[in-house]
Amino acid sequence: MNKTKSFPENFLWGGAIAANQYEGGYKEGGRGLGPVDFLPNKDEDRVHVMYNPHLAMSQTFDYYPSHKAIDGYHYFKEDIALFAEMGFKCLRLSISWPRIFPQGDEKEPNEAGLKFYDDLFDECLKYDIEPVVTLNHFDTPIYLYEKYDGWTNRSVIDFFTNYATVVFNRYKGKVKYWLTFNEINILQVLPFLGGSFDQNKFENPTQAKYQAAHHQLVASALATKIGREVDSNNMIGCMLAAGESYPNTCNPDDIWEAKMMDREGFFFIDVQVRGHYPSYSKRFFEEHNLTIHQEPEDADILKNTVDFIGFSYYSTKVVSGDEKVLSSAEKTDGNIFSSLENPYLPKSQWGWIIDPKGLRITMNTLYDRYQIPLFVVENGLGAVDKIEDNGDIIDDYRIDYLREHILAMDEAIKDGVDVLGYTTWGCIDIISAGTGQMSKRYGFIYVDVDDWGKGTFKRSKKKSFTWYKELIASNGDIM
Ligand code: P53
Repeated sequence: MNKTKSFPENFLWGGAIAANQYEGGYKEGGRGLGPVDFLPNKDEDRVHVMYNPHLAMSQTFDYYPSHKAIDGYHYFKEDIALFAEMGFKCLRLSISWPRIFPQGDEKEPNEAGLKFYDDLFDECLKYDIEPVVTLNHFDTPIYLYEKYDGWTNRSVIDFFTNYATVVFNRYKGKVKYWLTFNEINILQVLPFLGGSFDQNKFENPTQAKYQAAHHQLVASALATKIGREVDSNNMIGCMLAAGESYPNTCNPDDIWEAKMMDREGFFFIDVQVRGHYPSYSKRFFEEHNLTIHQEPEDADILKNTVDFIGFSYYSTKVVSGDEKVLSSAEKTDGNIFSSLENPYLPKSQWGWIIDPKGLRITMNTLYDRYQIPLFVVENGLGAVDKIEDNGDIIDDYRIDYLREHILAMDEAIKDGVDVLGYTTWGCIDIISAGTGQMSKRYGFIYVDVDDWGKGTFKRSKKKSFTWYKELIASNGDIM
């Protein structure tokens, strides 16, 4: 066979899930609670509550999607067997911090929580599936929100490094690939999910967010250091919610605004890859009246830089610096990262711009800027799936989306970009982070649960299941 694609032999094909959207079992095994456990579903105004977390704490809702999620806590063996059947080389998942430290600030971990992940990782290893583990995916214990205002408080660094030390030691030899904070830049948009604090409580919310960001950057660097000390084989990465910002026109104001928009995310990765704050941050802090408190040792700590850059990619954004355009133009409603419409591109049922070539562009930008390996740890299409009378689910739209993005990734590799692997988001249908819906499905595997938690939880294979299986078997050559 004439090989036309560029994926290296050891390329890590797989899928991705996160504890807070997959596991459920929210109080089982002594687990504490996380921010997501207080969020209702879309119909009960989830987005508004995410931006106003005091509502989450003071109100009771009819239904909390995370409490049972898709019951991965009990179904994981069955699910991993299905991932193995597709030939997954890796599975990205997260450890729920409140399972290991229910409050977050305890000294001693919760053994039942540790045991759960032992079983989970053993199940992966049984099939030669490499776990890729996120330490913090929207899961900072709610007790730390209440008692410390989450990541705005420096003490949380110590609690996190204690947690990281425990799990690095416990899973030594089982887990090699780690990510510190999921979409670390989401702190700027959704601080309740990303940082377990309420920005409305602060006189200067931007100040609170950048102070929290500093704490997470220090914590990420410390975790990287500890992870390496525990096992020099560990590969430790950062994780960016990526997606290039396109200028709306060639108006230099638009070009500049797009650059500024991208820097909001690059700011984090600049620190995590280069080991120090970028030169442009000084002016940004001055102009926004921000004073970030740093300890003298922080500069040295930040020098513990990451081995690779994990990132999520769903779409690109369109940005304008022109006031006239901004006041009149249509904005896409879907993604939490706002964007103007892109007349050249289609959108998903949830209004997210679909831009496969944008993945190639984004990967080239990241690699030009940082020159360390990339890992595409989230990409996929949230869509409504229809079950045919005979039980089939013909998700050609998902196959098309993934094929186009994988082809774009192949082009990026041919452009010279070094890529470790690719994990599709929600490889089994899980709760949507943004909307709390089950009906926004990403999976190769259908789970019979609806937006109100009703259903049998039965798993079934969609058409894309076989497609992805064949794609992996041919190492990306047949799609
Ligand atoms: P959903 C939007 C909102 C919240 C988290 O998103 C997000 C995004 C998109 O950038 O980031 C990631 O479920 C996140 C996952 C999430 C996925 O996007 O709203 O890391 O937890 O599920 C998809 O469709």
